Amino acid sequence: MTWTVKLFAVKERGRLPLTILGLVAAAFLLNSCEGLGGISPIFPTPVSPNGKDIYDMYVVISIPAIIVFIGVEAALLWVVLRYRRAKQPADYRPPQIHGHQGLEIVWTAVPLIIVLAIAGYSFVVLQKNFQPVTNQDMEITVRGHQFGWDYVYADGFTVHQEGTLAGEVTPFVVPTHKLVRLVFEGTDVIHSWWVPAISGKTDAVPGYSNYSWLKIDQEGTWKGECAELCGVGHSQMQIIVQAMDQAKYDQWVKQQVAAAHASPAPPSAKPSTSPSP
Ligand SMILES: [Cu+2]
Repeated sequence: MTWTVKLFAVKERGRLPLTILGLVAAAFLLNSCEGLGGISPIFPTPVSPNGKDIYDMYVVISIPAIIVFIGVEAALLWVVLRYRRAKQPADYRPPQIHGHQGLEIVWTAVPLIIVLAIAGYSFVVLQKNFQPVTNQDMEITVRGHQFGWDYVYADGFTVHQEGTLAGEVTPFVVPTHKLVRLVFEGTDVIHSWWVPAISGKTDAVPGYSNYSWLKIDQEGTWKGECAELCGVGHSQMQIIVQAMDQAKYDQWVKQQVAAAHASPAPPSAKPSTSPSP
């Protein structure tokens, strides 16, 4: 038994710096992915109020979680190293606290309160993100299909978005400073629209509508992807959202309307290729 504890202590001593080094390296690596794909698993910079709420919730939950994690790990290491059997007399028996009523109430009640607080807070924030807002300036229907997104505008045109970020992806364009209500629909299987800087993952489900919204106060481009494994072309469901000021947006709408009138072909129609002789 003694040698097992010794071995464990030596191994732990050797592994700890490596583990910390690994975590730091992973954090840097993942953070540097932001430039590539826009998906930062650490802290994406939010640009819409609902994205900001989710960002704040992430921070508020992470801080106590990190404190609890460090506290528990430190206590564990301290107990393992300080009270290991090799340091104690042969007949040593640690203090017996099993059945201590006060302690048991505290270590049941405190985690319960923490978990209930997180649940309540998350529920309130996420409800706000998925609410069908009624004071919107405009509404756009987002349709997920195998494999791409269609954005249906009230002005009578649809933007088709398909492809991976390795190539060109047509941006979904919105005006700045406008509250845009998003209606999500699925045409075949369940997809999930996710642009971390803007909103939470919203499922596009066949048969009924889900809702979210965005309001971006700066011009720019943000990236996202389908967050629901929906088939072999899942990786082609990359998303780009572009916000432009009202004048540029109006100009863009004019172009889209003109293009829609010039080519009345159905959106899914692909140019036919005649077999070469
Ligand atoms: Cu999908």
